[in-house]
Amino acid sequence: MPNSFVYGAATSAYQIEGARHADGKGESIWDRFADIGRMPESGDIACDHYNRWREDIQLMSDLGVDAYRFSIAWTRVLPDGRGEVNQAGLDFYDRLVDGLLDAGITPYPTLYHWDLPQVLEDEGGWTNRATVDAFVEYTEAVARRLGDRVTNWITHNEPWVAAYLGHLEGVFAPGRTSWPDALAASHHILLSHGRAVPVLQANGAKVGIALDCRPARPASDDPRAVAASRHFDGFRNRWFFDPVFGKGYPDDMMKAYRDRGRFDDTMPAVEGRDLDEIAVPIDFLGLNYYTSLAISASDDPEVEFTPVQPGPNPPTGFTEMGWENTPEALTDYLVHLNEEYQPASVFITENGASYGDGVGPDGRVHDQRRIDYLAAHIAATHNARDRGVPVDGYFVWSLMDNLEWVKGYRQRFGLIHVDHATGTRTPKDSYHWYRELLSSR
Ligand code: IFM
Repeated sequence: MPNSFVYGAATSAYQIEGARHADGKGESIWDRFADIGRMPESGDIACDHYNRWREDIQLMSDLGVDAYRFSIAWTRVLPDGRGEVNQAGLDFYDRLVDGLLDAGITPYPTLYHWDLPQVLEDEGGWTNRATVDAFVEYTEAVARRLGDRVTNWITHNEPWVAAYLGHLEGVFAPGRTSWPDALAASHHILLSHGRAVPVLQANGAKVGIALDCRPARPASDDPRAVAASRHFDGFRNRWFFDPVFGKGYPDDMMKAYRDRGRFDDTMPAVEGRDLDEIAVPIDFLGLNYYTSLAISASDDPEVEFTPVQPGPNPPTGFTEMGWENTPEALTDYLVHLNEEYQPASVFITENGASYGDGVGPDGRVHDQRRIDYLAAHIAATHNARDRGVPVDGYFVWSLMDNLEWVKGYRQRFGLIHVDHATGTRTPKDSYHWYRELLSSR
């Protein structure tokens, strides 16, 4: 195992921080989503990391991670989305970064992990091109304060989720349900990435974007399944990877969306040099990988594909999110990405498994299934490296159990168990296993 390979753990602001109103924080679309009853539980307290961050850094230090990926809440920095900077909100990240550096842990902050200021949503959110300018303003404010110490940045986390779950399916904040909104949001998110990269690189930092993926395979040899799988790949993966790596939006998807009337008068939102800006060279690609999917055709002419899903009680080999364990598909996908896009460097910015094992009578959390999952995916990552893919790091999702968005606190991804009633942290067996792995290097 090469020493230069970075091992870390990841979290995000809304999922762990709590402290909803502390130090002048503004309202985000997730605060609002919880308030209007769209979530089983809110992130108002979450893991109370805002107050317990010293303890959490100590746990990371004991774990021996090289790096920590967290996200910054836009609403702490600019409570009104733009305009006056809230220095008290930035103070929190300032302390966190210093604490990490003191502990020898490299910070990998993400600027946007889905928590748009509600005031910007009220003006159209990501469907409004002006939000791109607001994001650049936010990036500049953060870079001014932390850019002297942070050397690795991630602009966005999982634009597909923000654009499609938030604007097409409406199951995530802000809860919109429109194709034109989803397509406009995806474009503006990517454009904001493209414009933020040079701002961060100006300080000499390395910058990437964390794209999620669902590698797809046809469920059968049926040509309809093969076509459906290709379409799913375009919808879920290529729509983001292609423009980031300078290929523009995929022609087959543009045609399919046009043919189906998914652009209204305002779409496509692409203007002038947008595609060049989105394709700005990045220093690394972040890849979030959890599972892959078998895809079959649909009998409904309005639906282009049907993911083959397990039943309500997934069998062994699936996590409690209902996601199949397919580590070999991670290797294959990394090899595919390398051939297709030649990224300078790749980090697995998220990978992990939800299993609900709790604290037993012996005071420990025996989460062997998570250990098996992580071991298989770390091996799959190194297999890709052996096949020439420049993978330079791996972050476990997640450092600790946290708010799994609309699934609430019941889905547990952490290396550290969190009792959400008391905030008590208990390192799981997987934490001890990961520590052994890191110390054996
Ligand atoms: O918890 C999420 C995270 O916020 C983004 N990536 C997937 C994780 C598990 O669903």
